[in-house]
Amino acid sequence: MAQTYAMVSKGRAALAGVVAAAVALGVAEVVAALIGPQSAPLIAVGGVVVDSIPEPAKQFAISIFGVYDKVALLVGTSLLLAIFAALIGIGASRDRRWGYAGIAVFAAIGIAAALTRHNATWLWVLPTLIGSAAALFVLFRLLDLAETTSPAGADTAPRATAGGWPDEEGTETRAAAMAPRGEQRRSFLGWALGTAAVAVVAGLGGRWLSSRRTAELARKEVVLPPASSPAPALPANIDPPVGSLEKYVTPNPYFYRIDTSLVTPQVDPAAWRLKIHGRVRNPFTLTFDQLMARPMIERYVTLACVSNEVGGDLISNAKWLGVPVKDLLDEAQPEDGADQVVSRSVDGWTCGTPTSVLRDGRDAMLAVGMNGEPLPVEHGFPVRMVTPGLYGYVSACKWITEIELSSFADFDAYWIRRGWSAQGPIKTQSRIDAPRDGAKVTAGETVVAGIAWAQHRGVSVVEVSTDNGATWQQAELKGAVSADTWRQWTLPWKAAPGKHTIIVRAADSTGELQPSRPVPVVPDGAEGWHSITVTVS
Ligand SMILES: Nc1nc2c(c(=O)[nH]1)N[C@H]1C(S)=C(S)[C@@H](COP(=O)(O)O)O[C@H]1N2
Ligand SMILES: [Mo]
Repeated sequence: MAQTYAMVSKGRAALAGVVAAAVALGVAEVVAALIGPQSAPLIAVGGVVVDSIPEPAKQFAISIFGVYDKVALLVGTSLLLAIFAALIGIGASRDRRWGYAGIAVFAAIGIAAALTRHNATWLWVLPTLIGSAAALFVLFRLLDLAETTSPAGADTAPRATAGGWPDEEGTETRAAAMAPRGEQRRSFLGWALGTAAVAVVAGLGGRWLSSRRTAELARKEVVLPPASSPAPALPANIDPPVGSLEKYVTPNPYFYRIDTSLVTPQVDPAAWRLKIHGRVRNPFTLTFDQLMARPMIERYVTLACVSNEVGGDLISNAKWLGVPVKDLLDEAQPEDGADQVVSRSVDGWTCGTPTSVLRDGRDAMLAVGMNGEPLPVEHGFPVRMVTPGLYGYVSACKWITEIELSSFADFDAYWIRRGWSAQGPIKTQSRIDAPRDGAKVTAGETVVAGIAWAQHRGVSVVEVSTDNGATWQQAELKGAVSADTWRQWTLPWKAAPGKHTIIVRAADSTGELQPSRPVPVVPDGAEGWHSITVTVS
C-alpha cells in the first residue's frame, strides 16, 4: 500500500508542477498584453524556433500541419513544457531546491528568448519574471497542500508560510489533514484544478488583448507608399450644402461594415502572406513588404452590399490605394477554364469573382489604403480586395490571404452555399436622403437630394417625382470621378402644403432604367424605386 501512496503523491506533485507552469504562462500572457505581445515567453520561444528553424523543416511542418503549423508549434512547445513541469513538480516534492532550479532554468530560457526578439526592451523580461515568481508561489503552496492532505504526509506539520494561500493556510491544511481522505483529495484537486482554470482563462484573456494590440499597433507602423497612378481630382460641384445628403467620400468611421466574423480578425502584417495558386501556371507567394513595393493605383470606388434594401445604407464610397489584381493574375497565368478567382480570408471566409471581370481592365485591386490611411482593422487590415461594379459578397474579401484560381463549376464560395447568386453585379439604384422619410417640411422653396449608383456602368439620368409618380422631373447630377462611384443629385422643389410622396429612379449609361417592381435582396440584390412621404406645412 505504501507503494500506492507514493504513486498518488507523485501524481499530485506532477500535477502541482503542471499547474504552476500554466500559472507562469497565464500570468506572463497578461503582463505581456500590457508590455508587448511578443514578450510572452511561449510566443518569444516560439518566435525563436520559427526564425531559426531551417526552411526545409519549416516547409515540412507546413506541409503536415498546413495553416495550423503555428498552432502545432505552440501546442508542441506547451506539451514539452508540461512534461518538464511535471518532473520539476516531482523533484520539488522531494526537495524544494529542485523547484527553484527548474523554474530558474525556464525563466532563463524565456527571458533570453524575449530579449532576442525584434524591438525588445528590458521591460520584456517582466512577463517571464513575474510569471515565474507566480509559478514558484503556486508550486510550493500546492505541494504543501498535497503533503498535508496526502496520507503519506498526513502526520507532517504544516509548513510555516509567508502570506496565506490558501486563505488561513495553517487552519485549512490542519483541518484537511484531519478530514476523511476523499475530502483531502478534493481539497488538493480543487485548488489545483481551480488554479489551472484561472491560469488558462487569464492566459487566453491576455492573448486576446495582445492580438488586439498586434493589429492596431502594426497598423500605426504602416507607411503607405505614394500611388504610381494617383486618384483623379474630386469634381468641384460635389457635396452641395443639403443637410442630410450623403457625402461623396465616406469618412472611414462612417463606412458601412458587413462581415461574418464574431471577433475581428487580427493580422500581423509581418506574418501576412498572400498565396496565389490553384489553376495557374505560375503560383507564387507575396509578403506584405513585397506587396507594398509594387506599383499602386489610387481610385475612388463605391462598395455596396447585396443585402442593401431599397433606400438602405449598406453602401459607401472611399479612396482606395492598392495593387491591381490584374497584374497579379497576369503574372500567375491562369489556365484556360479557370473562370473563378476564389479569395480566402484568414478566418476562412471565401468569395468567388469571375476571372474575366478581374482582368477586363477595371480597377480591381488588393487595397492596403483607405482614404489615405492604412486599411482599418475592421475593413480588412492589412489587405483586402476591392472590385468596382460587383457586390462585396463576391468580390471584396477582407483580411485576404489566398487567391485560388478555380472554376464556378468546381467551387461554391461562402454565400453561394447559402443560396445567394454566384454572379453579383451591382444593380442600378437610387436613394432619397433629403428630406428624410416622414419629415415635416416648411412650405416654399426647398431641395430634394440623394444619391444614385450603377458602379462601373455609371449613372446617366436621375428622375424624381414629387407627386407619387404622376409626373417626373430630371434631377441635377453632381460630378463623379468615374463610373465606379455613386453620384449625388439635387432637385429644387417648391413644396406646397399637404402630404407628398416623393419617388426617385435612375438609369445607367446603357440607358436602362432601374425596374420599379420590388424584388427582395436574396439572391442577387434588391430592386424597386425608393419612395418617401413628407408632410409640408
Ligand atoms: N473576410 C471577409 N470579407 C468580407 C466579408 C466577410 O464576411 N468576411 N463580407 C463581404 C461583404 S458581404 C461585404 S458587403 C463587404 C463589406 O466590406 P466593408 O465591411 O469594408 O464595408 O465585405 C466583404 N468581405
Ligand atoms: Mo455584403
